[in-house]
Amino acid sequence: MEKRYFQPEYETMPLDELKKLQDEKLVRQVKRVYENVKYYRDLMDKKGVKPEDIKGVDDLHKLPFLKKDDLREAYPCGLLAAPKTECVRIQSTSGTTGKRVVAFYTQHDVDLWEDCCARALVAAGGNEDDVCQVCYGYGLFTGGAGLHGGSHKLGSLTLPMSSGNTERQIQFMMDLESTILCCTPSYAAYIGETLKEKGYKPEDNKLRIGIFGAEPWTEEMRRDIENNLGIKAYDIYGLTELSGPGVAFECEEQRGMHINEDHFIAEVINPETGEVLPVGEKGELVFTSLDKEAFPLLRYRTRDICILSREKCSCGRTFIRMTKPLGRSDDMMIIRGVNVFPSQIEAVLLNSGYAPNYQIIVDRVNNTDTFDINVEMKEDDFSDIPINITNKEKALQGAMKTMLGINPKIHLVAPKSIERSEGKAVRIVDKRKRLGINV
Ligand code: DLL
Repeated sequence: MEKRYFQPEYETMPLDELKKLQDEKLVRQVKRVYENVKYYRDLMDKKGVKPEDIKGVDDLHKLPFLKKDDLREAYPCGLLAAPKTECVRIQSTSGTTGKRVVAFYTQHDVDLWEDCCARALVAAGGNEDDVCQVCYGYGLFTGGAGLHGGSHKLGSLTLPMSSGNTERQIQFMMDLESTILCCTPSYAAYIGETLKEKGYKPEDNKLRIGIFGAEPWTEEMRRDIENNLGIKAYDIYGLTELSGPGVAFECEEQRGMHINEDHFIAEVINPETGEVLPVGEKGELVFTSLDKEAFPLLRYRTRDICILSREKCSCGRTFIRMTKPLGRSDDMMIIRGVNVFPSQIEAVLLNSGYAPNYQIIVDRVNNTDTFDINVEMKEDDFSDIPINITNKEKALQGAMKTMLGINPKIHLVAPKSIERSEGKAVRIVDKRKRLGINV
């Protein structure tokens, strides 16, 4: 059955009503946070702001920002605004010091998140007759749980595949006639290539829609995936701290992602000064979550650089649109959909007895990210026999996998062979830039 919106009353709400709704929700949320979250109350007190000073969205700029460092400092429960006993779920993302960011959800929060994902599925043309194959990772990562919940809400038949085991993905896709594919764009490209290698043509599968996000991808990649799989591919954006996928999603126009503004207020700021920029200017995206009960972040700095647009959209949605992230204002890399910080790599090296002389080389070959780390050996190891070096590389690889969640290729190289820099060390060589990917 043709559906245009999942919750039209919100998705197409006239802008003046939307603003009023945001005003009301913001006033309520600030009061709740001030009363329940000591960490944020202290920040507000330090800035001399009281809940009464916030009368609506126009006063938002008065509130202090929250950064990822605050989340680490308050780990694990310091930003909880509801009793832990009322929470029903956590999800988590990787962090630089091994301390992960943990986000909590009440049942209401899970519901709201799943609604957002259902909106994304419907905006891409999904409906209850679809067979939705979810091959984002399940577990702590939000991709699997989010799209799974959205697909249930919509009433599609959900295939909870998780990522990996491409043979099985293809078998289920064919046998159960999947019509929607949800995964990272690089995994979608890989599935497309594998299908081709196996001799399948795009028309041999029943897929019609792809919901791809969690990592940067380009328009060229979109076209490749669309051609190889015979689908229309839609972008979806989100982050664990705010719920997960579905904070913003593409509609049939495929020109930017609509932000679910009834739940999240978006601002763009100058990352250096914190100054709020007018809509249309490029800067760091900041979100305030209006409805979350357990983990309601106010003015959370995403480090994602983007541009917002209020231009009217032919799909009828009134929600503001954001461009794809155009880069990040920190050094986080997204490799095979996993967030990786150089400081995590450094921590593993130091713990394993190596000096922090290393270089990370990331590339994308056949639509899959490659991830290599060159690490300088200690003088003692240098004279070692090759098998010992191989064993050391394996041990380091294991330690990296435990810290990062993905496997880099480790290459132990001669002492002093990595070029020293007089300024900032060049730790990261991200060759994906040559493909136009906004890393
Ligand atoms: O990646 C949530 C997600 C899952 C989104 C599945 C879409 C699909 P985190 O692991 O917390 O959450 O990583 C969040 O990933 O700040 C962006 O830098 C990046 N990111 C997310 N979506 C996109 C996208 C999930 N569509 C971080 N394009 C964010 C580019 C994206 N980057």
